[in-house]
Amino acid sequence: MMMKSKGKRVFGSKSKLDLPAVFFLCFCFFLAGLFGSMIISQDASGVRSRRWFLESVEEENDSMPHGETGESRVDTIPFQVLSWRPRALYFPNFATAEQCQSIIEMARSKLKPSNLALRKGETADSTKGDRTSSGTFIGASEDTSGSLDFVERKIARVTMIPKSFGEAFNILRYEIGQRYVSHYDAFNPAEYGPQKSQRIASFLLYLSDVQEGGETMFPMENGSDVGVGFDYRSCMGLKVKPRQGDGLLFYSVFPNGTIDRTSIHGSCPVIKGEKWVATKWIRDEDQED
Ligand SMILES: O=C(O)CCC(=O)C(=O)O
Repeated sequence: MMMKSKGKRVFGSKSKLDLPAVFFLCFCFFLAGLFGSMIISQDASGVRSRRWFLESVEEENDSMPHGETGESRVDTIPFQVLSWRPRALYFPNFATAEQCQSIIEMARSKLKPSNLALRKGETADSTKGDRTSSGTFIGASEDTSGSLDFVERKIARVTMIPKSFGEAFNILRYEIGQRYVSHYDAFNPAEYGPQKSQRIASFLLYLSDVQEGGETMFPMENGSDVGVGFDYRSCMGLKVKPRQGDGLLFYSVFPNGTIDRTSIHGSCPVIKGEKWVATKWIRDEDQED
């Protein structure tokens, strides 16, 4: 009875249930529904944002007490294994477009025709046309913008080879038709004579896109039998298309120090556009000693 009369009093009384009050109540219900659905939808997307938040926190929490030369943060540097033969990794967005552009501008006025380390019996004439790019060597300390220093440090972190084991950057420009025929970066003492140290890995930072051609090629990737008639001038095998800011790392020697024959590589001729690349050769001995 009480309930009924109460109900009547609320909904039945003319003074309490006039039209504005009904509208007001409807409006309140509408608002409550609206907020309710917003909270539910926020919760659905919140699953993702909360997970993202947790992951980033976890990453921070994942860090360990580090040694004197270590780092406090857990880092994420994306990479793709391009091949195990040779061991080759691709690093998208290794450097920014601005950093690449500033390296290009620094090198542009210093370019000279690229040269080659000659094997026993070779001459400048016999190797003419093998490497037709122009280039210059620039050490990270010469770059006041700090771009080369940033790249050099990052290379040291992904290879875990101290930066002092690297040669100065060789900044190269390939114009239309220019190329670098297939070759090894490691020096075979039988062909080049005794060496003070060996090039064990190479890191290429692509400073520009190339409209067509200009791929870095590995003609013997996975040990492909290129046969006796192998033309070291032809563009074949695994081809890596340059993309501004991306990096390519490959090892020229096996862990035991012997040369990996599948690391033979070169640059296909540029067909359209221009190719800029910064090469860092990494040795097995400290270059500052
Ligand atoms: O330009 C390229 O893609 C390859 C460069 C290269 O082979 C080298 O610098 O040793």
